[in-house]
Amino acid sequence: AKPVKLSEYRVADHVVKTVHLDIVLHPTATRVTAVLAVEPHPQGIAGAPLVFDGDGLTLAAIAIDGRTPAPEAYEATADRLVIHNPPAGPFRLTLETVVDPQANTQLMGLYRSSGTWCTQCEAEGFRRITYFPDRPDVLAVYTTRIEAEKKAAPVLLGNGNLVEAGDLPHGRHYAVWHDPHPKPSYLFALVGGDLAEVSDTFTTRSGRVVKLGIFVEHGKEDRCAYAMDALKRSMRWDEEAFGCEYDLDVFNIVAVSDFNMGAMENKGLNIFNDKYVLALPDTATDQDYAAIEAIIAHEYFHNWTGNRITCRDWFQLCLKEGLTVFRDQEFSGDMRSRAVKRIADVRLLKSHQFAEDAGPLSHPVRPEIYHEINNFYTATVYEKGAEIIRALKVLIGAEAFRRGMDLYLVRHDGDAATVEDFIACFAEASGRDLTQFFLWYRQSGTPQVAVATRHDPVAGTFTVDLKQTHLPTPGQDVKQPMVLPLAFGLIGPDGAERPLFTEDGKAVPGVIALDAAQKSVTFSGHPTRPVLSINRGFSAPIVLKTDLTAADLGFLARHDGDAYNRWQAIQTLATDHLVAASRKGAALAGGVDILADALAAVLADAGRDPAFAAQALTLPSESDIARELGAEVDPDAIHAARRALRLAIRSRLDGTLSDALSRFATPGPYSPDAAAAGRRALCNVALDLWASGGEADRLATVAARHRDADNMTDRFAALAVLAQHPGADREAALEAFRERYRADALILDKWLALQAAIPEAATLDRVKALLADPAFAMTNPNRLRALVGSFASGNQTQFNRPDGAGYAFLAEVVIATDPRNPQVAARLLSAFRSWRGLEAGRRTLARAALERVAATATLSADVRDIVARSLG
Ligand code: B3K
Ligand code: ZN
Repeated sequence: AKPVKLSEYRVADHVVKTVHLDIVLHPTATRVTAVLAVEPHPQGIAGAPLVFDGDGLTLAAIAIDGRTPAPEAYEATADRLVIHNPPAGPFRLTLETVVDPQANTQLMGLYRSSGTWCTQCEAEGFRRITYFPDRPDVLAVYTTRIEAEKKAAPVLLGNGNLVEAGDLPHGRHYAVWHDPHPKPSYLFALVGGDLAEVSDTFTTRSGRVVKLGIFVEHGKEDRCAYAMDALKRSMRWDEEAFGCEYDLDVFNIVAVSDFNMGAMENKGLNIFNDKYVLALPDTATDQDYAAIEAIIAHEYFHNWTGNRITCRDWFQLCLKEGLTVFRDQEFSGDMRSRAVKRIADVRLLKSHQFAEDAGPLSHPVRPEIYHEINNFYTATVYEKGAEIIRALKVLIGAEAFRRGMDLYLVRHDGDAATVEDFIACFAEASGRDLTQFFLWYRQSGTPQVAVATRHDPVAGTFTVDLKQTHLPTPGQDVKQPMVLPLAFGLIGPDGAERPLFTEDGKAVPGVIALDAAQKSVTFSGHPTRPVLSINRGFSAPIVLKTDLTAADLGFLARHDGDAYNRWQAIQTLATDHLVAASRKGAALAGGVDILADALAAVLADAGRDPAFAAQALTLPSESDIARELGAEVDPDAIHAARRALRLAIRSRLDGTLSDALSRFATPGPYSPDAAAAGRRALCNVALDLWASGGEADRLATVAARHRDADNMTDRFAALAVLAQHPGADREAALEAFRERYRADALILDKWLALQAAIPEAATLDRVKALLADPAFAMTNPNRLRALVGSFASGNQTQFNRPDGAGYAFLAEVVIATDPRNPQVAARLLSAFRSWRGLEAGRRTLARAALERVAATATLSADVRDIVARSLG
C-alpha cells in the first residue's frame, strides 16, 4: 500500500457537519444507519467525487437527500464509498451498513468483550462501523440512538449527554445520546451491556454538577473506588493547574477486559482496559494503583488536549499525546513525590524510548511518513513528546510556559491543530524564536552531549565545555544542532551550592541553552574546584557523557541539591561498572566500593524519602546496559555482571538491608498512598537484594513474607524474589498463588508475566506450556502481553537465547496472532527493535526470525510495516 506523507496533506473535499446514528445492537448483525449532513469543503476541489473510508463494510442501503441513487452513480467496496457526481452544495447522505461485532477480533470498530458491545475508533476504527471521512480534521456533532434487547444490554451509553431513553415492544429498549461538541470520528464511542455502575458527582469550579459513572462487570463494584477518587482529583487538578473545566453533564468510564491498549479518551465516554480501573489492596500492587491514577488522569486530560483541541492529521499525534503525557506526569508529580515520579518517568523513557530511538524503528516525534498509523503510538510520540514540552518549559521558564498554554487553549479551542500552531503560542508568549527548538519534532534519535570541565585555581575560573552530536537514524543521515536546555549547578567542596557568575561578574541563571555544536561557559569565583551537576531533573532528553570521576559521582550522590541528579549519579556509577563488567568481566571493573558507599549513605538517610531510596537501590536493567553497550551485546554477560554486582553490594550492605526490612515496615492496614507505597518499595528492593544469594534460610523468610502478606504489593514482590531461585519452594509458591487467584484473570496475568521473566534456560518451555494453561487465552491482549510480551521484552537472556529458539517462538506467535489482531501482533514484534546491536551469532538468528515473519504470505499492514522497518 502507498505510504501517507505529511507533505501531501490537503483538506477533505467533503466534510460532515452532523451525524445521526441509529445503531441496533445484535451479536452478529448490528444494523447501523447513518444520516450525515455533508457539504463540500470550501478549500476542497470543486466538483470532486465524494470519497469516504470504509474497512470491511458492506453497504445495505444508500440515499442522497432521501432518494436512492442509480447503481452507476456510486461505488461501494469493503474499504471505500465513492459517489461520482455528488450534489454541489450541502446534502443529506443516508447510509446503512451491517457489521458483525462478534467476529471482530481486531478489537477495532464495534466489537464484543465478554458479551458487552463496545467500540474503539482511534485511529481508523470508525470506518469499520460506517463509511465516513475517517480523519481527525472532519469535526461533526453526533447524535446516537442505540437500541438493544434490554436483557442483554440494560446499559446503553454514548458520547455526550443522555437526551432520551425508553422501552420498546418485545423486551427491547433504546437510548439517545447527544454530544454538542464537534468532534472527529475517532472520538466516537458506544457501549451496550449488562454492567454494574458505580456513581458519584463532581462540582466544577463554576458550579456545574457532573454525574460520574464507572461501569464494570457485576461483582467488581468494590474495585472502583480508587479510580473514582483519581478521576475526581484529576478534574480538580486540571482546573487548578491548567484552567481546564469539564464541559458535559456526565462523564462515564467503562472497563472492558479485551482491549488493545490502556484506555481511550472518547468524548464523555472513556473506555478502559479493566487492568487500569480495578483495584483492591489484595488484587493490585502499588504500581498498579499508580498506573490507574496516571491513566485515569491521562484520558480525562485529553478532554481538552485532544478532544476540544484535536489533531489536524495523524502526523500531529504528539500534539495530543506528548502534551497529555506531560500533563499526567505533572499531575502524578503533584499527587506523589515529584522527584520519585521524575525518576520513574526517566527510567521508562530511557528503557523504552531511548531503545526505540537507537534502533531501526527510530522516528521523529512528528513523523513525516507512515504506512500504518497504529504503529506510531510509540514511546517516541508519547514519552519523548512529553519530554520536549518539559524541555520547552525549562527553556522559556514556567511563567511564559503557562501563558503559552493559556493562549493555546483559548486560540485553538474547537480546532484540529498542528504542532506548528502549538509552538507558535509559546513563541508568542515568550517572545522567542522557537525555529531551532522545532528540530525536536523533526529530528529523530537521541542527542548526545559530551561535557568536559576545566578548573583554573589561579584565575578562580571554572569552564564547562559542551559538545552535541547526533547519530544517523533511518532516513536522517545528517542533522543540525538542536537547542538543549541543560539545568545545572556547581557544588562546592563543602557540599553547598555555589553562586553562578560569569567571568565579568554577572549572575547567570541555572540553565545553559546548548544551541550550537559546541559551547563553552566560564564561571568566576571558584578558587577551589566545584563539581558540576548538569542536566538536572533530566531537563533535556539526551545521552550525557561527562568527565565526572567516580569520586565526583559519589560526591554528587550525597550532596547534589537536585534529587534527580543524586539518583542519576548512583545510576551512572552502577552503569559504568556494569558496562565495563559486561565487556571484560566483573573482576576488572571498578567502582563497586564507591557505589556501595553511596548506597549505604542513601539507606542511612532513607527515612527522608523511602521511595527515593528504593529507586537508588534499583540497579539499571539488563536492557539499559545493553543499550549503553550499543553493539556486540551478549545478554548472558550482562546478566552475569548484574548478578555479580548485586551480590557484591549485598555483601557490603547486608546488615543495613535486613535492618531496613524492619525499619520501614508499614504499620497498620494497607493504604495505597505514596508514603506507604514508598516504604513498601524500599522494603521490597531491600528484600530482593538481601535474598539475592538464594540461601535457604533467607528464601524461607521470603516465602513467609509471601504467605503472610496482607496486600498484593508485598505478596507479589516476595513471589518475584522466590521466582529467581529455582527449586521446590518456588514451584510451590507459584502453585499456591495460582490457586488463590484462580478466578481472577488480571492477577493471573501477573503470574504469567512473572514466570515468563525467569532468567533460566527452562523458561521457554515453561512459557510454551503456559500457552495451553486455562489462565491463558491467545485472543486476549492482556494475556498475550503478560506471557509473550513479558518473555520477549522483559527476559533478556531467554528471549535472546544463543540458539535462537526465543526469536523463533516470538515469530511463531506473531504469525499466529496477526490474522486475528494485527495491532497486538505488531506490538509484540517490536521486541526485535534492538536486534542489530546483538553479537554476531544472535544477530544472525534474530534476522532469520524476522525474515521468517517477512516471508509469511498474508501479513497485515501493521506487521508488514514493523518487519520491513526492522529489516530495512
Ligand atoms: N489515544 C489512545 C490510544 C489509541 C491507540 C490507537 N491504536 C489512548 C491514549 O493515548 O490516551
Ligand atoms: Zn493519550
